[in-house]
Amino acid sequence: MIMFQTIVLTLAAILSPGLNEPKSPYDGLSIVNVKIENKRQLNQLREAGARPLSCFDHGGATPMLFSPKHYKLANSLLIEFEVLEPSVQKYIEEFEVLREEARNNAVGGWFSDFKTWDEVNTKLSLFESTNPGVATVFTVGTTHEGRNIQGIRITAPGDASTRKQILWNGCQHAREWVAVMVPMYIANEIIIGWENNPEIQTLLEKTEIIIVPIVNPDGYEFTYAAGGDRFWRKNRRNNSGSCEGVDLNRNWGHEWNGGDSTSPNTCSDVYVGPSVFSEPETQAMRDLVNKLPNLVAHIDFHSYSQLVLGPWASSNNTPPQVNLVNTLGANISDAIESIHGETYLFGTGGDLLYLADGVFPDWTTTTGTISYTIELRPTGSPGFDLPPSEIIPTCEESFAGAMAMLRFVNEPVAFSFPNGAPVLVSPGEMSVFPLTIETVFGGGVNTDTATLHVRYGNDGVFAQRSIAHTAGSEYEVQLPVSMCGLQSEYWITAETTDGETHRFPSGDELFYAGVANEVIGWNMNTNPGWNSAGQWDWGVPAGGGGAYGNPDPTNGATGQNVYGYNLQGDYANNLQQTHLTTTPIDISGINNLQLQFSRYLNVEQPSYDHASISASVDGGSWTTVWTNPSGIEDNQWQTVLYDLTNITNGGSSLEIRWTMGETDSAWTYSGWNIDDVQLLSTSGSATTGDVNCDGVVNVNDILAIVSGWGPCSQVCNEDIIPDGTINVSDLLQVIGNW
Ligand code: 0X9
Ligand code: ZN
Repeated sequence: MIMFQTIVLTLAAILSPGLNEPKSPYDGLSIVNVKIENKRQLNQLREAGARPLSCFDHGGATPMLFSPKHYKLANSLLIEFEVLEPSVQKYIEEFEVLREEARNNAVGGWFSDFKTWDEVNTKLSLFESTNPGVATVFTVGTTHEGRNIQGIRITAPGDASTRKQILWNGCQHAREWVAVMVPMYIANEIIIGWENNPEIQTLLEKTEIIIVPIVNPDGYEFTYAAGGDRFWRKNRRNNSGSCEGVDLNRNWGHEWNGGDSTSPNTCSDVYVGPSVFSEPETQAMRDLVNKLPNLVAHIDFHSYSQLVLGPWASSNNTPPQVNLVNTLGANISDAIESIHGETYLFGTGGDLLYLADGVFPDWTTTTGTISYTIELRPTGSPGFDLPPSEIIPTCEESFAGAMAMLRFVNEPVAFSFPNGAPVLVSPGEMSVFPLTIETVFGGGVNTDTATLHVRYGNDGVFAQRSIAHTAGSEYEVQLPVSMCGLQSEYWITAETTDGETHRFPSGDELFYAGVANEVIGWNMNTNPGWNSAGQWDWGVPAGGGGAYGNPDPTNGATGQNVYGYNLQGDYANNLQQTHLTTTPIDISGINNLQLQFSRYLNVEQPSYDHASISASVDGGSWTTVWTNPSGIEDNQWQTVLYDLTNITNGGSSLEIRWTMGETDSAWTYSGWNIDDVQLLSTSGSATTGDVNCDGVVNVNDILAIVSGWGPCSQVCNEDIIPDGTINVSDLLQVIGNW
């Protein structure tokens, strides 16, 4: 966090509008990132008229519009801030230049630049006129200022009355311009897909898609208007006072006016409105939803932060259909990331953002719909003014997220491991873990058909074992793990009442779990002699630092020594990326590598400071294994485990590095401390058929099988094809691997 207090007086002088200058609504304003530490600070700034550009504590900091008096106030309240844009006027002018360039280049066609309400409506009509029978434009309702809220329905020709319905809307918030482009792009792609993409054709035979790109046309137009306000968020209700507008995304009928990120004050950006559903926009959208009998899923697009937020926004309670919500949410987030590598974390508002009452997706959740808020690009600065060059990439990745939803609602079942699946397990035991199999919107599962397909090692036949149904959609997997250290590979099937069999994971992917075999380890009692740049060092941590977060430890997780970044105290401000890199490690022939180590880490949240781990195989480029998703304040050692399988499989030499930095110009933490580093593999060196684990497949193994002949209720090494019976199929495995 940057401290700017020393230069504030100078800045304030520069920013004060001169007496003769013409007044623009942005004169003398700058954009600052304010580190709000409590509600009182936020309220005092708000009362003094400083406008937040996000209605919330945005990852610990709130971007706000400051005039010189707000600098003074922030200083007197000891609030820290960082100037992002010294002159809003200049910033807006520069953005307009970018837009003009983008329009002139027009590389992205219609999507090269942001579009006005009129332009959007014209495009919607064009969609309809060029695709009659597939795309139909309709009016959802009319606003305070008399504008029509336009929507488009897209589905295959024919009777749509039994098709599943999906709602994708944008722009409840006026200034979130990219949240208009995204639903328009999705509409465009779906329509194109209807012409040339067999998968979309099939999906449109089963689904009706309803898209409303601009829920808040009055506000949206105001952000473009001369004399308007680029940073307007709400609608344009006349509140018969000094302030206009209601925050539409606080006006909905779930926990309306509930106190989380809401305000009864008409001047607030999160003004809830005079009553629940008081606004023509929320009424119109509510009435639309009420007329969609088969609505199963909903995305409300916003910007910015790059997040996929599931219900509830209003509380940390478990939402209905939580496994479906989590499975689809993770699918959407993965699909988005697969396009341009941009991370959109999936979680709930309470986890990732803040709680908010009276929001649209919470209300659709109460109608039985699976609903998300997607916060589009960017992650932070420049906020709502996404460079036009990023419109298309944002649209492309969002379309992938939308497709994940379209596919999911048409899938009959969803499998999930509520506690995750085990990776490292104990030899010779059953690894027991829960599984849920749920019907996605209709139909049912034949509960007695849930089956585990499992084998030891990575070749040969899969045994089948039935999976116990415990209650409702809940099952319990008992995964046998061999004694000799061969990993178990497995997949799961279940049949739906229509007789179709479904597989988890899909395609020919497998899950695996195995005994942890140490490939190599460093307990740090002696110096491993890794390549340590900057203040990385091996030795005893001194318990220093902790200006923010916790100080370093005073010893290792085991023994005294660790590798740490600045063993004496905090990392510095303005630090570049600084690495601790292992010597190359031979991993040839080793699959399913896991990195395990003891961590004692303190780092500020990633808007400001970074701590990460990456890996390089055979001297290639560095792949990120982990990067701090939030601030981290360890006050004790903890063991962490990272799966390197997808990075290292097939490689022969591995380097791992821990990185401190970059860090910004204020707030220091004690940084990395690392101990007991181990590379583990679940792929043992055992051989199929080696029943007694002595390294050879021979007559002793046959004798073991013969003497163990018959059923095996737990884990038996003689049961080489682990189907629960020691029989001739196991004998054949011994002979086959002789
Ligand atoms: O506050 C909002 O309405 C949304 N964020 S925005 O910056 N676009 O205004 C978030 C709504 C969903 N909120 C939570 N799930 N907490
Ligand atoms: Zn928004």
